[in-house]
Amino acid sequence: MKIYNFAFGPYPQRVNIYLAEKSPPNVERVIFDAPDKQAGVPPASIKALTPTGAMPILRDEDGAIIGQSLAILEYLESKVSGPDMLGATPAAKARTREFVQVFDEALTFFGLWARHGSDLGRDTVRISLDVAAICAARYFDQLRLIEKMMSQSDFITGDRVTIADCVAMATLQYAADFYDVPVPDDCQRLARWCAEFRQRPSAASPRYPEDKRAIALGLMAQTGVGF
Ligand SMILES: N[C@@H](CCC(=O)N[C@@H](CS)C(=O)NCC(=O)O)C(=O)O
Repeated sequence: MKIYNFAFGPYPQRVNIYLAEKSPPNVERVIFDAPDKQAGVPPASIKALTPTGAMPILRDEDGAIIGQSLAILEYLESKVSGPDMLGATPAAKARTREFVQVFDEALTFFGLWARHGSDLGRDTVRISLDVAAICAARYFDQLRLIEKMMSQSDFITGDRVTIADCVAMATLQYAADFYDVPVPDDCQRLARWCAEFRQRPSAASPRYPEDKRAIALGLMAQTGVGF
């Protein structure tokens, strides 16, 4: 089985963190530094594997092609060996998926905020401070919802690492490291979990392109957003 992915980015990083936690045998990783159309990175033949051409993409030996990071995580959970990272019972699986869904929605709002608010998008998309403000508020609402859903346990769903931790860390790490957007002060459980999970080798900060990061940092000030 092969996974094509980027070294950084909120969707790719879900899978990078997962693979570091799970350490499955027989999964080959092909990691691209950053998208570069001019240089043909990722190659057109890889992008053509799925309708979106976005990373990550999984190609299995039997020819199965999976796009979409969450589908890839579920596919890996059902196919590779390693610690159970979904949940042992239907209720535990459902709890993991509840968190994954809320974090996924959070990332959609964050992505819209960043894309349409950051100076980084100035030459490629329509900039709208209204869209940015609305989506920033919705992003923080999602984090506050997660705060309510969490218990005092060590990990997002309970006492073991699940795919919810991978999705959560990929989101919060990207927001903090690339855009300088922290977890709000009133999300104390989430902030504590984030600080602790960041110590794990799986959550080591990826290498970001520094030229882009320099423009992205300070998203809150750029878009006039506070908590
Ligand atoms: N919903 C998709 C999003 C994937 C995505 O947007 N990937 C970005 C990197 S963060 C990408 O490949 N962008 C470059 C491109 O689309 O060409 C998923 O969950 O996998």
